[in-house]
Amino acid sequence: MMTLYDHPLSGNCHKVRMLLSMLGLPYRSEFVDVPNEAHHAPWFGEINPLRQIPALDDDGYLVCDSQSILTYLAQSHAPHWLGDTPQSHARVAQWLSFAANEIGNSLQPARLYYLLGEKVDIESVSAKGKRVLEVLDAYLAKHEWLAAERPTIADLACMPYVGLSREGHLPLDDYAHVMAWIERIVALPGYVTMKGLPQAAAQLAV
Ligand SMILES: N[C@@H](CCC(=O)N[C@@H](CS)C(=O)NCC(=O)O)C(=O)O
Repeated sequence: MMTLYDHPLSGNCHKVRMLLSMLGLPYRSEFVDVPNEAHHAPWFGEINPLRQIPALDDDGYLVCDSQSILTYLAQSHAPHWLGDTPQSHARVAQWLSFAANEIGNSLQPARLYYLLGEKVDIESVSAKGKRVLEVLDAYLAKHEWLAAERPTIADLACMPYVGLSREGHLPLDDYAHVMAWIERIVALPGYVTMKGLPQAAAQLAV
């Protein structure tokens, strides 16, 4: 059984939770209370020296960083989630980098500022976040999915902090193509939600 070092409010962990669910892979969620500094406990340094979640333990093999975990899980269980041409592989890598860098340095800290009062230059990250949403919206005006003709881990890597951007005071109302793309992800079999993200129709019906 795989163990995911996890927190329910973490968008980075949610990328992994979505793929695990979509692939039907059982796992154990190990709560790491990051807002209360649990990731600075000595034991967690053995799991991830960078002291960040998510981290995945697959039978003793440790993988850290959400993008890396998505890649590992897809390669191990469902390689079509990585794209199936050199072009789509390149696009997947491009959007994984966008998730870690552009999104990770804009929408993610903007949300942390308003949600947890984290010290960030809110003007700067908000401006970057707006730019991220504009770039995504323009791209999604012409593409159904980010990297291929079908969903890939690129979509899952970018979706959570984009879907949660309202919590960073960057609402999506002006980004119709981004909203439609989120709806397409929500409609995928096995989609799971988290606080702040839409629920799938089936989940609503229960
Ligand atoms: N690039 C990493 C970023 C992970 C990250 O920022 N994790 C946050 C929680 S969402 C964290 O553990 N923060 C604690 C810290 O950096 O001290 C990834 O994509 O997994």
